[in-house]
Amino acid sequence: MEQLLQQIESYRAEISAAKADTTTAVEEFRIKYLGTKGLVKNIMGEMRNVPNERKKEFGQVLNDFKLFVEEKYESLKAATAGSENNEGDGTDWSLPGDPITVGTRHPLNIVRNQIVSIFKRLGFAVAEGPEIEDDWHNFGAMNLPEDHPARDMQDTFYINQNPSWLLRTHTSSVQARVMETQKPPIRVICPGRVYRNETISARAHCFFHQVEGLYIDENVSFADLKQTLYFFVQEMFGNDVKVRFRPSYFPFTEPSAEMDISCLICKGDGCNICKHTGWVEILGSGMVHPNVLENFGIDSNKYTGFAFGMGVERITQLKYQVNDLRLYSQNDLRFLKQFTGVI
Ligand code: 2NL
Repeated sequence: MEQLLQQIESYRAEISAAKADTTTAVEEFRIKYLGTKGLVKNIMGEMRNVPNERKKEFGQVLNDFKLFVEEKYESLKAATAGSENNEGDGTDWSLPGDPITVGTRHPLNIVRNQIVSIFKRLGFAVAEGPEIEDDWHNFGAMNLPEDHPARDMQDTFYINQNPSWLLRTHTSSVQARVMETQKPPIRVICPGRVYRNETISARAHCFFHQVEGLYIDENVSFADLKQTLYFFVQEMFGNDVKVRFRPSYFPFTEPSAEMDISCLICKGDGCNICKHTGWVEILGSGMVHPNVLENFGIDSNKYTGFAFGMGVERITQLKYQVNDLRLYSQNDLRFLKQFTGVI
């Protein structure tokens, strides 16, 4: 018995001196002394061999010892808390981290998202498609005759290896694919990048971004077109904005109209942006040409539709007064950082 008491004393000394500066070492301590096969459990087992008249005395000693080990464990644990993964390589894990520079959304994406979300609220679905297209989806289906100038090498990028492929010149090709696979009613919005063979300047670029919309159902009228686009500009530019429609021509719509809004800069009084007219053009639109509907087997006596297309660069220019198209693709941080925080 006395031998056991002595042993416990020497364990106390050993445990008192124990050190653990990592969470792994603390866990090792726990397993060694307090685990199910640990020292404390082991010594507790010795109670069996203690004569009855000394059980009370021994019970006391063993309990004190157990409490002592538990306290030591708690203090080791507290000392390493918060230094998770600290394996003692000198790294101070409690130091604050380096600041992370968060990027900003590109202005064209900000505006594209705004446009898309307005039309989504009107029940339009979003459709996307390939940027490399064939002649049919880009031109033929859209009622562009073989000799139309837009098809010219001057205006369209054809793929050298296979000139029956081209870079889409508008996202109408996506709507063509929708009409190919879906039956009316159709209500889609198609955002995407399009390409035209132009010399790059402040006012022209070889690629730009479009959002086109298409709505086909029974009894869709020009009044629906006007009201839809009027709602769009009010949501986009505010309730005070005025609109006007001017007759226009597109091969894929008849009748066709371009829509102007009252100049946001001078409120219609006349300034440089609106070239002193008080109006700025923002989109093209019209009733879908019957030939386009019939190209997809849609009965043009039963169904009518309206369509529109707008340039995201143009809408962004008006919203944020961007005066040079090249700014959108130069990745100059002085430009891009002006849109910090806008989502
Ligand atoms: C513009 C003009 C327009 C369309 C695009 C369209 C699409 C189908 C059928 C008929 Cl599937 N039309 N799209 C219609 C009128 C104008 O875009 O100035 N865009 C930047």
